[in-house]
Amino acid sequence: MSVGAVARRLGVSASTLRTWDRRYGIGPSRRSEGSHRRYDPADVARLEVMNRLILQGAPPGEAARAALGGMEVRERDPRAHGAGGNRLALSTVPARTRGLARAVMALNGPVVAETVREAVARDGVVSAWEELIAPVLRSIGERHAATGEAVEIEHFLSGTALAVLAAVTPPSPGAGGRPVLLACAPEDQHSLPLYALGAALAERGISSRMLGARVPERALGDAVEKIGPGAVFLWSQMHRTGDVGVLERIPGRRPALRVIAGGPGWGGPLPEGVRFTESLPDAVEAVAEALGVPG
Ligand code: B12
Repeated sequence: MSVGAVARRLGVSASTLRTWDRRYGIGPSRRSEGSHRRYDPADVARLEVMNRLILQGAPPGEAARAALGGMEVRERDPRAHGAGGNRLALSTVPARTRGLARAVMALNGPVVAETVREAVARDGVVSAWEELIAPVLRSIGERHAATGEAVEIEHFLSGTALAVLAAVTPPSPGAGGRPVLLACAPEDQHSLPLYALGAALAERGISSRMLGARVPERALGDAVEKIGPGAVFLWSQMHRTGDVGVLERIPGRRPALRVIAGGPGWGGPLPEGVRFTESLPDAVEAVAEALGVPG
């Protein structure tokens, strides 16, 4: 591949690639006539490793050494001195969060997807959501609120994270018999926390049915009647979509069907019997309990 093609693939500039070659000796193993850089698949793979380590927070020199030597970067987290001397520094949360934020800002799809996928595989959905995805979402939200910018970043991260979370939520009959129905309140588009919940439940072997964003009240009722779920989880992100009447009017409530609510949009007292959940692990527990799945 040419330097331009590799640059496009990695989402860095061609001059960055040339600098890495000069400074850290990580470049093409061959040159074509006329001395143009030509990268073979092994060269590209090494550069991808280096790029990912940088986006996860490693200094370029260390990332290059790790990519070239196949060795791991030394632990730099001061809390972990002593024991874990050979773990990746990048596993420390702040560095990884910064790295994800940087990759998101650059709209670097492969790195964002890989970072999220890796975090989910290694640490589980709850930790990936609470320590990595949600903090970056919140900072994007703040930036947007302050400047009116970053809408493309918000859409991009939501879309990529949603796809990764959906991919680890295989449709399965599930352990507890009846599934849980996951839905956003009418007109609410903030479905991402539902995908996090679906994925976290799948880790526990609990099956869900995803209705996603902006579910009209009538459609929610129809879905409840069609599949007879053991529980319904309804998310509202915004006050204007937090009409508690929707919770009240779900057909077949109590004792057969448990209704669980989550999200900052629900204001005021919830109807009797509706359980409000504060966090992702809290919601997982509430659903497990409602479906009678042992902890
Ligand atoms: C991603 C995002 C979007 C995406 C959603 C994509 C998707 N598929 O989900 C898109 C681009 C569609 C979107 C659209 C809009 N958005 Co928006 N969005 C966000 C963003 C960045 C993250 C949302 C999210 O996932 N939050 C979940 C976690 C990350 O955040 P949290 O609320 O802090 O979580 C708390 C609790 O809820 C709980 N928690 C966290 N995770 C979980 C999980 C479970 C299961 C449970 C139970 C609890 C829980 O713990 C946290 C601490 O209290 C937020 C910023 C923010 N701070 O949330 C804005 C934000 C929610 N959006 C906002 C707005 C205004 C909009 C739009 C109106 C913008 C517009 N002008 O079009 C539209 C609304 C469209 C609609 N009708 O719904 C405002 C809402 C303001 C308000 N209070 O009403 C926010 C807060 C941004 C801001 N600062 O202005 N948005």
